Amino acid sequence: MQLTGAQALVRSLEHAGVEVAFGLPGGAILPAYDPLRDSSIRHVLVRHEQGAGHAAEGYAWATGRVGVCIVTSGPGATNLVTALCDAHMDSVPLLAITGQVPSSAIGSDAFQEADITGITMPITKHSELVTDPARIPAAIAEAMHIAATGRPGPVLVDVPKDVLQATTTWHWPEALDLPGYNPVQRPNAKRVREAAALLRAAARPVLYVGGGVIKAGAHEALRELAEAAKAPVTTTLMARGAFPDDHPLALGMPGMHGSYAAVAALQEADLIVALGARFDDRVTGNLATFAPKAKIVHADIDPAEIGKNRTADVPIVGDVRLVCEQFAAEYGAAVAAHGPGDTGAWRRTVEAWKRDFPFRYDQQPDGQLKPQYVMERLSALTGGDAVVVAGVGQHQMYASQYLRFTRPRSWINSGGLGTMGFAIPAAMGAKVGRPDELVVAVDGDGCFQMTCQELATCTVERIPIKVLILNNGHLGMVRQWQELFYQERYSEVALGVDVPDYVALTQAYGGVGLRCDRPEDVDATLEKAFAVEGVPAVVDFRVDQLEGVFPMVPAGRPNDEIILGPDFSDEEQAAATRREVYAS
Ligand SMILES: Cc1ncc(C[n+]2csc(CCOP(=O)(O)OP(=O)(O)O)c2C)c(N)n1
Repeated sequence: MQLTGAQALVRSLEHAGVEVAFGLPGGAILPAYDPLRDSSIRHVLVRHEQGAGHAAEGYAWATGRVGVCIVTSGPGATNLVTALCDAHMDSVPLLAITGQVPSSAIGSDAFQEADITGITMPITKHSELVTDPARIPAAIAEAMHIAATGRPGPVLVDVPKDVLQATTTWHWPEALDLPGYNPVQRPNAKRVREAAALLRAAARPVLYVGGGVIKAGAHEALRELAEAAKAPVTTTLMARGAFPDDHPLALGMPGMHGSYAAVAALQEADLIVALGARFDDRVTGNLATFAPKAKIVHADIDPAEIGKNRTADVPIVGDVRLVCEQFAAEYGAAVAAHGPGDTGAWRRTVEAWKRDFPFRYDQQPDGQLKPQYVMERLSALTGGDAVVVAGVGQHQMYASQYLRFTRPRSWINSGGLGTMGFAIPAAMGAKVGRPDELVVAVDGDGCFQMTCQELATCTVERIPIKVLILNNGHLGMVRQWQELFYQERYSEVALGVDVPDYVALTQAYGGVGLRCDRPEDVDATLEKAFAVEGVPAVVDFRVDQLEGVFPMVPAGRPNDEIILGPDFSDEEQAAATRREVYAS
């Protein structure tokens, strides 16, 4: 069958099962937008290409499928760069299709020419400049496969305008020809047995769970393993929801703003089983002093992660769901052969830490509204029955700390790159992917102003997300660092609470804007926002401008220097620093 390259592209996307694409057209990609009109694929017209990238990410996070975005050459493509880098850092499966100037003009500094495969080479899992229209189906099939398999990530397919306009035939490849791309799925049985033996013998084990567990759909297998081994579980910022927060073995989030129990448990552990996690500096603090007594089992689908930051005593390459399943079976065999492990004293220790050093803040009934209180009420009113998307900053940390997650894919955020402006477009993409769920973006006033133009997209496309701005009038996280580490010499962090008028701005975008500054109004305001149908709802929560996120491990410092914060007494801080361990 004869068709144009553009038709071949759209047909290939349909054939690959793509149901939605986020994008914005321009000269070079124009030919592709013509057949898109007649396609089964829903196209969501964003207001900025960064929004298309994050929306595709949000869709991918929420559904586990590949998120797709389509943009034009030059500035359209470069506007995607942040989202591609974000997806690369957080292993989000993404297909970015970029138009390119005609083949004959490439290299001539043509209008809107940018070497986007070159620019994005280090931040994509794979990229291709398609030079032959007959390659389009195979390029799309391979891109979708590479994005979704192994360690997921972003793939970019750049198609020159003449390739889109040329006549070609369409042929979907039966088998993919990808020599050299063969991610290991099955873990080495001997390694898993060694790991199980270590876990059975450990007195102070911790399962250190990263985002890979959610991506692999390993949460149930993880739970079986944790319960069999009676081992405490810490879920990183990327893994919130992989293990239920209300489970007795749950420690919550580790790291710079993690729970004291999680941080202390990792420091005191005699065995850390890292599952789909990457020993990120925000988790380890100063690496040389991280978990000094622990042996390490490290399981990951990406062999490059193993030993990258911390040497593994038992390295396991493989799909982390298979790892957890085999691990649980081998653990059972080890117990049958050598008797049960004993983590009783350790669990009592960890319980005591959880009890003595919880997240704490002080909401006075007639005092200033605390951001933590808003998060606690959001958690209580939804009961975990929502998909929460966060921006980057203090609000992101409050959300991760105070929301009680009970299921995977209910938490979406920018962990690795820390991209301000992520929340609104990502929530938009998540809502498109999971239209029947309550999707809530928790945003900062700084973040909101970076991508709020997508509220227009939400209104026009009837994507009714909720946006909760924790408006502290500042680039709050930076303000907090200036307070703590620059002797309160505040420099360029004040945004002011009134400009823009978030309620009026939301209304201008066709949404419903609400404002709340008193604790007693929080529940009613949230209910009002949840009840809005068809269009986005935005709440301007006027919160305490000077509140800080605690606990905190100062950047680059040992985790042992964890600061509990102003809501704890000196005696409590001293006890936390002493850190009594009841297990031997
Ligand atoms: C694109 C981008 N620019 C700068 C930063 C550095 N940064 C991290 S948090 C933060 C402040 C965020 O302010 P806001 O959105 O108001 O959230 P808050 O911390 O007040 O909750 C900044 C500037 C970043 N993470 N991303």
